[in-house]
Amino acid sequence: MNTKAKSPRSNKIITTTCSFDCGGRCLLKVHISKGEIVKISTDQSRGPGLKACIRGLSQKDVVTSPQRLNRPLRRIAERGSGQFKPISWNVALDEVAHQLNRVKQQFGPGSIFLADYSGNEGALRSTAGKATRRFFNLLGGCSVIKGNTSMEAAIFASLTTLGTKITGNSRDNLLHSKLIIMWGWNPVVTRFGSDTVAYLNLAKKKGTRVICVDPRFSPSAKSLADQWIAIRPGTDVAMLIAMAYVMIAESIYDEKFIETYTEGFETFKRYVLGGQDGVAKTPVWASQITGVSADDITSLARDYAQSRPAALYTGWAAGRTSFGEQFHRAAITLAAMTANIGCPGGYVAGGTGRLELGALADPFDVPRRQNPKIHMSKIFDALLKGKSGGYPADIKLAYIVGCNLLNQFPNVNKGVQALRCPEFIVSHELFMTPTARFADIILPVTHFLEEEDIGEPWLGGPYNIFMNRGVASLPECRSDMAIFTELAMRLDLKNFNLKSDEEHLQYIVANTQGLPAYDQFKQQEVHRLVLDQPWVAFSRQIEDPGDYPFPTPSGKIEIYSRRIAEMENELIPPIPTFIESRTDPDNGGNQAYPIQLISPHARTRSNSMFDNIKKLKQKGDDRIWINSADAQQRNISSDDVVIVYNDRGKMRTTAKVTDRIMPGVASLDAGAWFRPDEKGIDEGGCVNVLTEDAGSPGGAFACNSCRVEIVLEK
Ligand SMILES: Nc1nc2c(c(=O)[nH]1)N[C@H]1C(S)=C(S)[C@@H](COP(=O)(O)OP(=O)(O)OC[C@H]3O[C@@H](n4cnc5c(=O)[nH]c(N)nc54)[C@H](O)[C@@H]3O)O[C@H]1N2
Ligand SMILES: Nc1nc2c(c(=O)[nH]1)N[C@H]1C(S)=C(S)[C@@H](COP(=O)(O)OP(=O)(O)OC[C@H]3O[C@@H](n4cnc5c(=O)[nH]c(N)nc54)[C@H](O)[C@@H]3O)O[C@H]1N2
Ligand SMILES: [Mo]
Repeated sequence: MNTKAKSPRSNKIITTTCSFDCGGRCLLKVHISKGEIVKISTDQSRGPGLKACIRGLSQKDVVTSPQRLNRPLRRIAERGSGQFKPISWNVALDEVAHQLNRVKQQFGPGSIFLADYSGNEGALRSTAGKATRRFFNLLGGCSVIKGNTSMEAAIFASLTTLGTKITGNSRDNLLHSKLIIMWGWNPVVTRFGSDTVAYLNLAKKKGTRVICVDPRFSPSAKSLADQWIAIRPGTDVAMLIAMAYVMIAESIYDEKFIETYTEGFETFKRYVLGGQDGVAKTPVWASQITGVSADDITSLARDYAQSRPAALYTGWAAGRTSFGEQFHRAAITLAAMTANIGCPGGYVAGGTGRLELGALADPFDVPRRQNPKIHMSKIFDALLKGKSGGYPADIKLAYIVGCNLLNQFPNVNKGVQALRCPEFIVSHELFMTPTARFADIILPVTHFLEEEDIGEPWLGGPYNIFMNRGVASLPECRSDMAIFTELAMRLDLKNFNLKSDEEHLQYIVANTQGLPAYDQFKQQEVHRLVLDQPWVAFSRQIEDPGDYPFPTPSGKIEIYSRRIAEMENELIPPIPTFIESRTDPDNGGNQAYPIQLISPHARTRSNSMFDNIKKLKQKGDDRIWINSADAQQRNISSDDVVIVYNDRGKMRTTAKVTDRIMPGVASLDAGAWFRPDEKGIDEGGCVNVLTEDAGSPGGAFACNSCRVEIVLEK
């Protein structure tokens, strides 16, 4: 532990990093005096570093919040009421163990549904996977969530087009780019690597041009971009394909690269030029779909093709749409046409962006099981309908670990009905979230500042941070690991956990390449992996294609994907294709609800976390952005109370009238907590009361394909 005294009021500083679900993994320096946190500071180095944001720096308010759950609780009134009474750990654990056993014996393991999600992402204590999955798989299995809410579309595109999920470059590559296109990417707010914005600022200083394609003039567009191109949500594929049209028509794409490294370009070219359906995918064609002028499309195509190396950086939000996988596939195709894959300063575009560097060893084995899977968009429907609705199981017990299921998954009002169905619900939580209110038993967990763990970078890096313990845990809170260990003893799962936490951490360190000895690592603020040169994904495949084929069936970048062709699903064509967003039949079609609603991630929350922390809530902005033309038609002014609604739900919130969002589109940050009034109208601003519980054909979480109407509150 680092014990250098710095602040006059503190006698010790320990270093750690946040472990919640955020694209940053920043350095936190926790100043401690007499066992209490005095303040939290961060990396003060100049230039790119691991500087924490307001959320990390506010963790004192989270760990010491009077709202922390500090006793096991049993529900004493109807589900959702929020009325509980404290019980002892022994009683709580006996009951949970009994219910797990009962449901397993009576209905089979598949009738237990595990909602383990992204509350904690520490190497040892991650709530999704590892200890949690080991426990349930030893128990005999359970139904699990299928899909990645963040980037399922990017995963699909990466696997089918490039053959791997690992597609990221180190951020210092940005210093080599002549042009950076930020496509639906807002790293100034939505953290995407701790050091990303610092590198973008440096690149700008060097004269790199930055263009931002986003329905909103986002904070990133505002602080970094030379040009903002406003685009209708869910239409990005049309623009990317029209850019391909310009490159083909003007012969400004790299034919040699296409010939050497890709498969199926001719089929794509035929589609683009109109040979397949008689429609040439010109900028004029795309302009009507996207709302972007044909001139802007043409000039961006020329610019991207001719300013090499150029980085087309895609976020994941445009993939969270009803045909999201096409977006990422089309972006990779353009990166190939411009030969920007595998070279410094370029970028593979539509991939996941994940790096393999800095990944930590797994602390223990998870025995394999063929667990039934329920798609993340369909959880509520599956709870309601079970096997009669075509789902793999009738769910009798829901076990929720690190997940604000009701709030963060689509169609909350259906969720309210769904969470009344299981016979028993358990939740491990820090706070009384909208989801926890539906549990029968709540088990209070420790905060990451109360535990030791190891942080790995989500994106960017590569580096690792040992998470030292800052403060003693609340007396009656336990880690998820400790809870499962206790339950395992009651359920006779003798091998579940044979090591102490420290032994697990030592095992991880000893089995991860590149980490120093355990004690040294613990002392260090950050362990950086030093790279001789920027890390560029696929550089080997580009330098030496003979010896290093892409891990696809053809060994090439599959613009025409054989794996997709084998799926024989007409809604997932084997070449990147623009498919018009489905009209949403459950929702009166598109005419009834003319406004497209997107839900970006919030500056002061991590998903839904910290909505209940006053200091952060006050610094956030949970108004709904509405374009001034749309607002005028509806007689709405800034700060008016408005009702936002569709056939799935209704919300009362406040308007922000602005030309920073394009006409026909509204934006409300995701993650505010659901708080229904007596009529069921949400007053908390939880956007998922409006989103549709339907994924894309490739399995994406399609929260950004959502239609609503907005009216002034009468
Ligand atoms: N501060 C903060 N940082 C976070 C998180 C957080 O909650 N808070 N969450 C983390 C997590 S879990 C994830 S998965 C990532 C999410 O990362 P992303 O999915 O990339 O982030 P979003 O904020 O949803 O959206 C990014 C931008 O895309 C735009 N956008 C939305 N729809 C479209 C579209 O159809 N087309 C185009 N072109 N643009 C569109 C939005 O206006 C926004 O400016 O962020 C991580 N980082
Ligand atoms: N409309 C819309 N919906 C979205 C999105 C969007 O962009 N728009 N984004 C989606 C994305 S990308 C994501 S990743 C999901 C996130 O969905 P969730 O993972 O459900 O969201 P979180 O708010 O991160 O919830 C994590 C919960 O874990 C708890 N927690 C924290 N630490 C611990 C711990 O150590 N143990 C336990 N047991 N619990 C802990 C927190 O208090 C919190 O309630 O939301 C998705 N939902
Ligand atoms: Mo996410």
